Amino acid sequence: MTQTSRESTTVAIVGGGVSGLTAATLLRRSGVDCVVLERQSRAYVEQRQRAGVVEYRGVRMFSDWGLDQLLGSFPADNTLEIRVDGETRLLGRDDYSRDATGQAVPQQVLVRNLVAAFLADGGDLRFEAADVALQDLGGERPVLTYHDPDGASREIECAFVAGCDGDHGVSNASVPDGALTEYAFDYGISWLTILADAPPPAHALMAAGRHGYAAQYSRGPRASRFYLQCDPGDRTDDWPADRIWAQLRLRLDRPDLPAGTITETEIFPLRALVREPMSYGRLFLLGDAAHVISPMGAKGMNLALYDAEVFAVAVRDFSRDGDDAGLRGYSDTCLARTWKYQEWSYWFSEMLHDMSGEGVDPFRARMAEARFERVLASPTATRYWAEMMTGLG
Ligand code: FAS
Repeated sequence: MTQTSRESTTVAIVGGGVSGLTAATLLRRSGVDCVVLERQSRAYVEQRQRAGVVEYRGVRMFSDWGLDQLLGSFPADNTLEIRVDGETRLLGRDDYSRDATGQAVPQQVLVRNLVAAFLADGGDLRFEAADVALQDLGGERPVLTYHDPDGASREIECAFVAGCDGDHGVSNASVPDGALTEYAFDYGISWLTILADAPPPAHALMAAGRHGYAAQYSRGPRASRFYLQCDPGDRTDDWPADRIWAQLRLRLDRPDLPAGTITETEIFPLRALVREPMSYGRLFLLGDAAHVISPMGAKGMNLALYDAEVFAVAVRDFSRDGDDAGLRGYSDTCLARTWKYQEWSYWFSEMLHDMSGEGVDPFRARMAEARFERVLASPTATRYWAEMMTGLG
């Protein structure tokens, strides 16, 4: 019977998405050994399209670590155009936003750059790692087992495990029942998301109004991601291409919007979830493994980046100086920002969806319009909006 070889490292990272790769890159820059186990192939991970905006706080983080080049030269712009029944209103033009611009970086491009930089730096990133399992998370030296692409059994013991494998990954599922509390919320709204070869808008574009919510974002120089509010029971078959383009032109008030090739459609319910605490023993949950947030406000990827930095700094300080304050405070630190972003995302979603579509309670619709006017007119409300969009709030 073949003896399974056991390796040892400081941090074993489960998941080679944006949180896992960022944590690994920052740990490596801090001289901390780590191994990343990713279930999918490199090709798959590098083409998976998701988010598209790195907020100013994230841009500054990469710059502070001397990693600006990973963000490429994508446009930096905080302007958000919101069309309400065709009337254009602009946000992000205030002084605070203007001095703290985020960058429109497609997530798959950031992941591609992180993979290349980590490997070029001698990082240990293992794709097609199957059947990852976690043991002894409550002990001093947790052990991960998995099968490598040749089917051989492998074991890694470590000081810390970073669970960066998403909402449905093995990490949060490995925590004993009762040790985590899940806070979940269903917005009762569904979105159809469309990726298409359509020229991006001048600025991030959202539309509210009687025809329903819609949005268009850049996903590179020749591609856009669109969102269309749809009925919760809808299936993608209910949305043939001509209906999609007709609704986008109507809701975005863009009768000239050219119909490009649609490369991806998916319908998903707007939902939110937070797991507390974000750690168990020597396991630390990062990104979607700990929290899911609606794409409204573009905070999913940005929360993952934030968790990655807090975790990497905590492990660095412990490895270098024996200082465990960061590790003990990891969960509280990340949960504070997570709940702030959840509240923001809810506040923003409620405002624009209550101004959209037929069936909204008229009283709620009037309140939403009043909130929108306040965000545009009140310097204090504009500042709150800007603080949250930039990530400096
Ligand atoms: P990820 O899901 O990115 O990465 C987890 C990694 O773990 C994956 O590579 C997976 O293959 C791997 N993995 C899973 N199980 C494993 C196992 N058992 N063993 C080893 N590896 C395993 N956010 C926004 O802000 N704006 C958007 O427009 C937006 N659009 C989105 C569109 C879609 C379709 C989706 C699904 C999400 C979108 N998000 C958006 C949210 C998204 O950006 C997430 O917040 C972000 O990917 C979270 O990053 P990670 O936590 O690293 O998880």
